[in-house]
Amino acid sequence: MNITPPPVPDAPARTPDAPPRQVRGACPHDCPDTCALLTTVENGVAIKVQGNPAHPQTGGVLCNKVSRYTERTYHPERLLVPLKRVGPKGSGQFEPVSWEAALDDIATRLASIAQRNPEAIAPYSYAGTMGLVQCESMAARFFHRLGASLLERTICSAAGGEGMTQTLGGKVGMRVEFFAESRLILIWGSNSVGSNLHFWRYAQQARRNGARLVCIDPRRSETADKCDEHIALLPGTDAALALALMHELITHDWLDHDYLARHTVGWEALRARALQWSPARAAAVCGVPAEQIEALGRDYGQCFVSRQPAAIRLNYGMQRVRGGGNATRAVACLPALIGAWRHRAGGVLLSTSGLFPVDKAALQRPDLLAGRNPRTLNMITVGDDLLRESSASFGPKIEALIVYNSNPVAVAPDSGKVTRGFAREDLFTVVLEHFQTDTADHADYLLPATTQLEHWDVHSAYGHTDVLLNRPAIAPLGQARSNARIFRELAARMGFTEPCFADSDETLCRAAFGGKIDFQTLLDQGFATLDLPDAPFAAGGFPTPSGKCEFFSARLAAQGLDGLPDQLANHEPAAASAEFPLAMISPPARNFLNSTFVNVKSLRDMEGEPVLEMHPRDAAARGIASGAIVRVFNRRGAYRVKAEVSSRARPGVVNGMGIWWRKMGLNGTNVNELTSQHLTDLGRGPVFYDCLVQVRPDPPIA
Ligand SMILES: Nc1nc2c(c(=O)[nH]1)N[C@H]1C(S)=C(S)[C@@H](COP(=O)(O)OP(=O)(O)OC[C@H]3O[C@@H](n4cnc5c(=O)[nH]c(N)nc54)[C@H](O)[C@@H]3O)O[C@H]1N2
Ligand SMILES: Nc1nc2c(c(=O)[nH]1)N[C@H]1C(S)=C(S)[C@@H](COP(=O)(O)OP(=O)(O)OC[C@H]3O[C@@H](n4cnc5c(=O)[nH]c(N)nc54)[C@H](O)[C@@H]3O)O[C@H]1N2
Ligand SMILES: [Mo]
Repeated sequence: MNITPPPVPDAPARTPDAPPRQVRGACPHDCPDTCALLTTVENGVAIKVQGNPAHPQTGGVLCNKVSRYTERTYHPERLLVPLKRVGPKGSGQFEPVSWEAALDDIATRLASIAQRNPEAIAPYSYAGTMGLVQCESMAARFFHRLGASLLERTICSAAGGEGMTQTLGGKVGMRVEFFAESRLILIWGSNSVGSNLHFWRYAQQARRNGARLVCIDPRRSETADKCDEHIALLPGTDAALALALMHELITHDWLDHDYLARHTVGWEALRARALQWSPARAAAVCGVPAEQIEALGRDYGQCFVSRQPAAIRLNYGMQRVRGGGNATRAVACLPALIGAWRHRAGGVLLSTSGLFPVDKAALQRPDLLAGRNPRTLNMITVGDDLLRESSASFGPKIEALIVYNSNPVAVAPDSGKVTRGFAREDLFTVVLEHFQTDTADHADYLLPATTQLEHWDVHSAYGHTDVLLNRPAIAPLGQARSNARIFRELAARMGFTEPCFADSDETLCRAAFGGKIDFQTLLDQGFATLDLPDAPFAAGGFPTPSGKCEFFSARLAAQGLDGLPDQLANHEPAAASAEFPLAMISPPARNFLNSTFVNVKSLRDMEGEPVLEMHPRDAAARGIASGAIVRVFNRRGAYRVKAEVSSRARPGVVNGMGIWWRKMGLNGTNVNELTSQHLTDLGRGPVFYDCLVQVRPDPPIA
């Protein structure tokens, strides 16, 4: 077979024997920190990846994972040539093919499906890279022009995002650097030490200046270990806790009445709702002592009394339950009660992504839909959707799936169904990847994609307020091509002649902010800071329809929903079932990023093997010793895993640490074998942490 390496227009030429140089880039991963990288390149080879010390948010520090980036980039199992399936579907057996042959055949197959009904073709992607170009630019143009099904990209943050939007008006909030000046920091649903290291540095700074840190998390995480206090509430009970805190603020009159009157909507109604949530009532729901809730209310209220800044670092861990949207709303209301927004070091931060002036329309060109209105599929229900036949309500059966920047077979819920769907012999599946993941095993064509060291991109962030540019440091390895290039070439073969299908990756980078960010600054220093006020809502001015913090959301009420935040029971409430009495959460493992890095040996060695943390009481009741192999199961499936008996788990809750590749698990499954495809109250998000299970020794004790 003759595989000629194609020209590489978007990458620098190989320069043998050039002196070592440093190339400025951006970490592409789905993490709030979006670090600025410096890659040292010698003879065309990246030998080291460091944090850029010139970028204040990165401060020259990288996490364990990305400081090992060369190990991932030059991994012996990197996909370097296009592959075509030769074995049965899902067997992971492939043979190399040329790019020409692969792209020609894919275009022919897609064109033939599109001729019947383009909606039978579905994209599936998420945030393997967060880059605005390699994530959704040329790919979106391609699918819009084709008229393929649209995808609701909901698998991570949809409920929290909607909760923020309905309360504060968008994914907006405090600037992360000012947490260093806060006096009280509530770290709520976030294992910051593992997942938001650069925020944690600011929190440490605050602590050195006398701040108190409180962690609100069912799991005694690495972050909880290091905080002054840990409130180990039951999963899905955060709204009850927030409402009880309001109850305490109201009954002690620790309220900024002036701020409430000027800058909020629906105070009287929220007040009445919160007064129904005494600490005793919330304590029963949350499974924590009422005194702990009262004490937290007092700490928060005292910040008002002493005019000190109180800050809340929310993260997405608390919104992966049925009531995740309402819980986010309840917490987002809190700062307004005490006027915390008056301080630059007060308020709440879930995500900063809404602050960036991204020109999505320029990148994604929804105008290419040309008046068509294809159906939208929710990425969470891919398991059910792949198994559906054509129907009036669903539309056409899915005949082709193009996956990029995601590993759904490992990360989507209810993976027994996801796997069955991907195993359909009649489904035509194309996967763009770096590695042969669980999803890649199911491809008909597996196309090698470039990594961040090999392509151009530009990044907004969700945990700080800087734009970053990523320049390619090295030429693509093997025959890898950037996502944008692959879709550009598919577009050409499909006969899409609009000029936008000729845009290079660098042109796309320049278009991403529609001229609102100076590209020269990005070229010169690698990052540019948004021009924002220090205390965005000190004098109100929320980007809501009313311009105020909306305790009561008229928009929600107009949809027939509760206009006020409330505590909603989980789909699978703890202790509601004698058969499956344990609540399971499955938070990220510190040394993986979702399912990325699971195949990097040095990182996998740090994680050891898939574990289920169990409280000693729950383990003893089942005759389970630490280190024993257990079977975790419910009606959806079963997962074999090593038990770790530990006070990291609270009674009644087990922690199935995520997200392993299925094929690296003990019986070829992972924790998502057990999670459900239910959706959240707002935003149609996932409920990974709203899941009841039973655990038994495996093999069972006689
Ligand atoms: N090292 C590492 N970093 C990551 C990731 C990773 O996989 N590994 N994932 C990235 C991604 S995709 C995202 S979205 C971001 C944010 O990712 P998040 O998932 O928010 O990440 P964490 O902060 O690790 O975890 C959330 C915490 O929420 C807790 N939790 C679970 N259920 C509840 C609940 O009902 N209430 C409360 N209060 N807490 C709960 C969990 O025990 C966990 O400690 O982080 C990113 N950063
Ligand atoms: N049980 C449980 N499940 C969860 C979660 C949980 O906490 N518990 N968390 C959920 C959350 S918050 C999220 S965000 C999702 C994450 O789900 P995904 O977004 O699917 O994340 P990853 O598992 O990291 O997979 C990303 C894949 O993209 C590939 N990739 C990276 N860069 C590129 C590129 O430039 N081109 C191409 N073609 N591929 C690339 C990587 O190799 C990797 O295999 O998982 C969700 N699933
Ligand atoms: Mo996520």
